[in-house]
Amino acid sequence: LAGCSTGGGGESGGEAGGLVGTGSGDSCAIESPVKVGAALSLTGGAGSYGASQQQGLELALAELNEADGIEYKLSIEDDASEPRQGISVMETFAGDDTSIVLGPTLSNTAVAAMPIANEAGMPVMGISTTAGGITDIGEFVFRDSLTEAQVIPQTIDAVIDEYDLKKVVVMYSNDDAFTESGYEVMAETLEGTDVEVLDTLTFSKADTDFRSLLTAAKDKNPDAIVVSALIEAAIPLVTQARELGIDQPIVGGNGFNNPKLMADAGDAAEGVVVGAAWNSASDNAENQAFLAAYEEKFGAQPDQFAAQAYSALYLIDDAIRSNCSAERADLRDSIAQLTDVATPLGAVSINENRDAEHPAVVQIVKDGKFAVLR
Ligand code: 1QQ
Repeated sequence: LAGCSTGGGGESGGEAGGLVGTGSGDSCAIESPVKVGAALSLTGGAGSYGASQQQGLELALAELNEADGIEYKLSIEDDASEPRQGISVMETFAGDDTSIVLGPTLSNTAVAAMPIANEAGMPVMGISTTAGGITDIGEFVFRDSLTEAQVIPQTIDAVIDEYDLKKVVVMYSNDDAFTESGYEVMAETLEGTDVEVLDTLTFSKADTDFRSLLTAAKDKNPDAIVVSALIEAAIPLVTQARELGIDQPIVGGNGFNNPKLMADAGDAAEGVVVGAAWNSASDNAENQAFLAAYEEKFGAQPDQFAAQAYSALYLIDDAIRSNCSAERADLRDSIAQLTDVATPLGAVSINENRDAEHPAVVQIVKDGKFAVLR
């Protein structure tokens, strides 16, 4: 995975003891440990996403530290699913010799915290943030997580085909950067189809009782319900929908890509359709190695958030080796040039907007697991 042969940084080497090393590509050697920070939601509403991300990073760290030339020091801090805490964590990383920060977990926190990294000239890479506009924060902001705009249109197209959709109700929480952005993409996508939006219903991400909204939705007799929500709302929403006799497909955005949905909603989760950035069943060599190593280390199956976190550390390693420097400005430039890096997500390239490009997949919950719909 770390194999990168195009580096030309030999000439920039020679600062022994620093973050600019000698050599290039696989032969790069950097004397000081490279510090990678991570701002993850380990507590709060997004804690279930953060736990997976932490494991994905820890696995990649252990593997990369086996390779020659670069030693990584990973420092994971809890952003508590809160913008204010995300800002504080980012300020600490920006103020020390951290080369790059991964996260924060939520777009809602990232829009507050990433500007601090950008102003400090420290690269930051979102590994789960999918709201529109995140990388517009500045030249130092990247992500390896596909955006809602990259995933939702094909998800909705697939559902229209599979279920012969004619009319839907849309529901979203209107107090979160990610869920609002996801809603906008859903609405725009639906507008470009023949599907009628019977109603659009809003809620708060802290809500847990959706019965009156769902009753209103059911009264419209939709063919499906399209939802932009984080996991803490998605679980009761899906559970209560089935209790109220809504058996139609429920179509979710990135917030639904969480096995906690099946663990907590049980049978109610069956038939939920989600667009995903990672195909767990992909037979590419990097994915197969990742699945086996994760199972071995944690005794569990990874989810999309673990795969994106794991892949991010490999992308960074690839970028550092490409010109043998972990200096912030050099690293920014080399991440911007990453092309077709083989990862469990597939071949990842960073585009001119500093967003990731790689294949996406449409999944459906079947027998308690995500299965590929198409
Ligand atoms: C965002 C998301 C969440 C589901 C991440 C956990 O996509 O906040 O952008």
